[in-house]
Amino acid sequence: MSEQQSTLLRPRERPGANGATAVAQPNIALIKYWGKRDEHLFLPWTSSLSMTLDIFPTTTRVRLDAGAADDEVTFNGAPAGDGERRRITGFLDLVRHRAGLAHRAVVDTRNTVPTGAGLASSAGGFAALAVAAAAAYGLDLDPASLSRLARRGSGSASRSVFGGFAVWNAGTWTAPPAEADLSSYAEPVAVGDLDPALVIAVVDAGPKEVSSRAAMRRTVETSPLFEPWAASSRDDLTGMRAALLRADLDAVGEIAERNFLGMHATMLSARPAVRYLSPASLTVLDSVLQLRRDGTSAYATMDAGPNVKVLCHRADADRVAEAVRTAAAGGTVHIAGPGRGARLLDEGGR
Ligand code: 2P0
Repeated sequence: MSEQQSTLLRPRERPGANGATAVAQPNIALIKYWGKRDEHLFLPWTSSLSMTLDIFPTTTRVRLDAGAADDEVTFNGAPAGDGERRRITGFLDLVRHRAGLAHRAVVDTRNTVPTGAGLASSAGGFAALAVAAAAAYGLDLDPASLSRLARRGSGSASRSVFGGFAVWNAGTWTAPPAEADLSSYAEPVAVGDLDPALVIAVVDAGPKEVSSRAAMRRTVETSPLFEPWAASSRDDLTGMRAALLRADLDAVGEIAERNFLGMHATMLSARPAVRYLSPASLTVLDSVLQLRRDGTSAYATMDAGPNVKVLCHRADADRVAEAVRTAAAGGTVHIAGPGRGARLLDEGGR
């Protein structure tokens, strides 16, 4: 651990037998994170900006077990698969290293978001795990340090540490990796008098064929469009911050739409191509265009999956949901507003 790191990490107390429970929600990026410049440290190519949702919470309890030889991980009451367990153990190793404690842990996660369907289950999941594990191992971290820790589980989790709108800074490029690590975390974004909603059309809740991690790696390595998109995304972020500050939903939506379409263009031009857009996605995207033609401010964004999220004014959310539900025949539609950041729950679950 570097000196600079250790000043941020003050062991608060020795871990108690009861462990800690945290809850966090996913976030949807309006300026996307797509591509790492450092795979080990989870340093992104570009900064990204998102809205944390008020739905789909993940609740995670971490309890230390001094006598156990291995971590025990359950998802919704069932033992985690090998891959998932390894990923969580790797993350806990970071926490153990920082806490100077070797104890294994019992991790129990309850997830209400469909896993692996481009609905950012890993964002809420690792934000909740970071907060619960830090507390269980007795680390007293400030929000930026918690965000940096969550980032090491899943990049997008760095943003779910915060509620409302958050920007994840790519951090410095010039510094050695250890310094870049210290500079890449999320923080809240200033927003004007905006009352937004995201209408989420789940056209396919099944797991995807290519994980976002593999897809973004392939895009960075092979897409001729990746660097131009990354450059334009930096400009999009500047425009997005200004649009949020003046509460200009149409500008926010226009920038978000072009940013996600550009991200998908980079994937479509990867070799081999990664295509998450499905016929059902396109039907929903068409319905968003029709809403706009009819005078409703509605703008789409999509992630590493076929599902579509539609940004609109809260007052229009029911009408937008109705139009999207008709287009996404057979799919499910959810309405989300801005939610809270990751937080510890007390013994009573509050
Ligand atoms: C985002 N996505 O900004 C982007 C847009 C998907 C498309 O963050 O490898 O699960 O764990 O850092 O965070 C999904 O990727 O990837 C994601 P890892 P993560 O929300």
